[in-house]
Amino acid sequence: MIQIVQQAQGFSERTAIRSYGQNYSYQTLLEKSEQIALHLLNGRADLNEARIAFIVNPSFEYVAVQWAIWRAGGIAVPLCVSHPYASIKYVIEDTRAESVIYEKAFQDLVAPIAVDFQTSLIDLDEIGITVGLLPDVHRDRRAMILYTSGTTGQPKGVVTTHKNIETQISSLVEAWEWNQDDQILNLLPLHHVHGIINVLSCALWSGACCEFLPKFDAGTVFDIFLGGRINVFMAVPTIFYKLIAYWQELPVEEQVRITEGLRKFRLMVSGSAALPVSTLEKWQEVSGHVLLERYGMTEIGMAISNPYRGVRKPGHIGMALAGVQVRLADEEDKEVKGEAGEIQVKGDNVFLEYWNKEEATKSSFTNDGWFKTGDIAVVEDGYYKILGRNSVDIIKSGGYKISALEIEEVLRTNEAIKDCAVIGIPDAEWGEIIGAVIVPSEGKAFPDNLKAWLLDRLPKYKIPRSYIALDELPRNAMGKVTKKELLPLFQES
Ligand code: MLC
Ligand code: AMP
Repeated sequence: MIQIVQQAQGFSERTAIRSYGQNYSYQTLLEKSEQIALHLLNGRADLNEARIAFIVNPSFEYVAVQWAIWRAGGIAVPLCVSHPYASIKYVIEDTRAESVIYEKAFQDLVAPIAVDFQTSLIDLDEIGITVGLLPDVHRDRRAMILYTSGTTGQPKGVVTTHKNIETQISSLVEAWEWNQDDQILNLLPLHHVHGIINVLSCALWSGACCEFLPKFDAGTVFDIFLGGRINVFMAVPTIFYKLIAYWQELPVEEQVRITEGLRKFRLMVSGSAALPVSTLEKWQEVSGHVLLERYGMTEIGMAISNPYRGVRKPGHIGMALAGVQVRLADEEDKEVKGEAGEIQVKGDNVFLEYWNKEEATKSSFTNDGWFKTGDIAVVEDGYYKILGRNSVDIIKSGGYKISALEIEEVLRTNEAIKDCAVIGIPDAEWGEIIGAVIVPSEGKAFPDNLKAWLLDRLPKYKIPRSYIALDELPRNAMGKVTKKELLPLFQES
């Protein structure tokens, strides 16, 4: 049986989820997920890795659907609740999903799927009681596909098995000493590993409680913290930046009240993007905690972490987690010691494959089986420190990974745009913000309403925030755009 589900049987009356002000026990989660699983099976013995996509806001129902897909032997494909139809359609097409389970709020958004594909739509509210047996799902089977941007234009589906997921969860539970009295606030999107694995699944693995806040809002977060239930918090650096900015505007007595409340927390973690030392220091002033910074990736879960007990080194991501092999390698994939190199990772935590992309899967591993992250680091006094990435085409904004090439491909389909180049501009709040240099088509002005046009085609967080128009792009002798020359243009403007 799937281990997280099996363990839940031992926590039956404890609260697993708190959402929209209501508590749900592990027993209720087991019952609801069984009911949905039997509905999906509809008399079949096993879904046999059929892809089941779902679009449900962060809530008890989200978790029940995710577990149901696993328990019925399917592959769970969570869809982002803020994506436009174009992005949703891409995932349905790529996975060839058998069905999409939707919450009522998304009925209109998903309706065209039934016309465009042979995919059935399942209204979560319409799922009734069915009787039957659930299959025994082996841990080597595929469990989940999460979409991630890379150095190729379109996002790739990262396939993890139950074994990968179990390994990713259990290494964090051990390292950060999760226990059943923990209560964590989950305000992260649930189509990425940070929200799904580090927060939700680690809590449920441990018999702890995961409380959802579907939309980030600094004031609401502090109100919940002052409620006194929550003792573990994990977020991306942008969220800590926003919380600090909010706190700084409060009257002193409010600040003191919040600081006293936060001191009682057991653990606070930052990840998904580099944590600026200034943010770490200010958050220490706000909360009394030295944030625990860790490093991970959709393809590997978490790999490197500062210690739970012991020195958390600002500006560093820590050491390899137990069970995860980490090395630094040069451009020929030879291990390097004492100098900068690419972080490469091996272990049961590492994903199985990119969905339907054999070539891309092969080229992301070395000949001897190490996964190539593309992140460059050094080791200082035993702690890894990230120096940058080996591609200018990957942007991290608000903790989201964004492909410059994907945005460029979309921009080039606008008839008013002849050429373009997209880059990341360093930013204290967002890590990077997206900048686009546009060369308008012959005789055309800079396109009107570009933002609205893009919003139909790309998720909001992939929309450039800053634009510059040029007559032509700078190129080297080989004709390749020299993106490094573009950054100063944004900094000057
Ligand atoms: C939104 N805005 C941005 C932006 N996103 N501006 C610049 N860059 C961006 N990326 C703008 C919006 O257009 C809007 O402006 C305003 O900011 C508020 O938008 P919003 O969508 O309401 O933002 P908000 O809800 O505040 O979201 C911010 C956030 C969110 C930090 C909560 O970005 C978030 O949830 N990030 C987490 C992503 C994540 O989980 N990553 C993990 C990947 S897994 P206007 O003008 O339109 O009002 C991974 C592996 C690992 O990385 O190691 O964990
Ligand atoms: P994603 O593909 O969305 O899972 O993002 C993974 C990427 O996030 C990694 O390859 C890193 O570039 C980045 N990342 C995650 N954690 C950290 C961190 N603590 N410091 C710097 N970068 C990080």
